[in-house]
Amino acid sequence: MKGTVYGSQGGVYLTRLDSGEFCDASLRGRLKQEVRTGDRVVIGDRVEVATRKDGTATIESVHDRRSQIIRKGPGGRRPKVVAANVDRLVVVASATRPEPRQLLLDRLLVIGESNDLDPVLVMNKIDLVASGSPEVSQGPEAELPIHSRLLRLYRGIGYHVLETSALTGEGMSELESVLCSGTSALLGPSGVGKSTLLNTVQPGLGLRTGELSHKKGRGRHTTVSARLIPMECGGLVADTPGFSDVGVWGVDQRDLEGCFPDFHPFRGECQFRGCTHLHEPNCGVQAALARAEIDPSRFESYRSLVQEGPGPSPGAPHGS
Ligand SMILES: Nc1nc2c(ncn2[C@@H]2O[C@H](COP(=O)(O)OP(=O)(O)OP(=O)(O)O)[C@@H](O)[C@H]2O)c(=O)[nH]1
Ligand SMILES: [Mg+2]
Ligand SMILES: [Zn+2]
Repeated sequence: MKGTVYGSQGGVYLTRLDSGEFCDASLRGRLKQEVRTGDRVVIGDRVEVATRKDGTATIESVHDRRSQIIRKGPGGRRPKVVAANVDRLVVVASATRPEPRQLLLDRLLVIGESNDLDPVLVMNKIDLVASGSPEVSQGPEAELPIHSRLLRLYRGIGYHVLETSALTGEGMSELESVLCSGTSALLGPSGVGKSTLLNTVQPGLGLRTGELSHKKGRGRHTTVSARLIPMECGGLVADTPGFSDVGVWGVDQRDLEGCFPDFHPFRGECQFRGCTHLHEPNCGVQAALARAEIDPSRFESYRSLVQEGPGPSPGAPHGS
């Protein structure tokens, strides 16, 4: 029987069979081996399930993925697939508590772009910041609060950006209409309100949510494993555990520039083929930067990702 993996915990995979029934499945031995070498079965995976008379079920094989969200695993030496067969990456940040960090958001956007997932950005907790600041304050960028600067920046690049509040309901119907088609995955730092947003879009879900730590105002990693949630309106949504840092896996410099849509208009203006835009003369991206047509903060994110590199090349020893 065919099914889709909706969640996993301690080697048990909650699987929804295409008949509509749910079952807890374990992995067949050969697949367990693959898990150890890094290629895991993840939520969203399409699987072949064998059920036995005694009610137990095993995942016999995994179908090829149509898409996947992939990031660097802990330590940066291996890839970590967060979810498979996803249509849309929803990057969630909060306007404050915790403050948005651009480098992290840019990384998540690159993960979306590099996996062809057309990222959507949600700026949550908009109730906690003064309303209307992006329009009212027309002053220099430096005077804007960070969330306002980022809203303006990402909208200027052309990203679909939502401002939401689970508390007041602002932006919730727009978020709902995004989540109600296809499969979306919510990714973002711990404590920004990913689970709370889903509970608000669909009351009765009862996902665990957590207060921020008092000392640092950071999230407490309340959601511990990713799971797929069917929306009553039709879509499937992955709630995922928050993190404090995220690395981009497997995207080398040549692919990276393509993950910055704000660089696209200028790439044809570089003198050298294969220009990295870091130090070559007559570089279109550098020229655009000098004319302030590319935001310096975005270029910094690009530079840091180029310098960090895509991770160990395939076949390189994993080390310890
Ligand atoms: N003021 C305000 N607080 C919110 C909003 N959304 C969520 N919160 C609060 O933020 C805290 C963290 O919310 P969670 O939903 O647990 O955050 P999360 O992103 O799922 O965190 P992890 O599961 O750790 O990744 C909770 O105390 C929520 O009540 C919002 O729109 N406004
Ligand atoms: Mg959560
Ligand atoms: Zn260049």
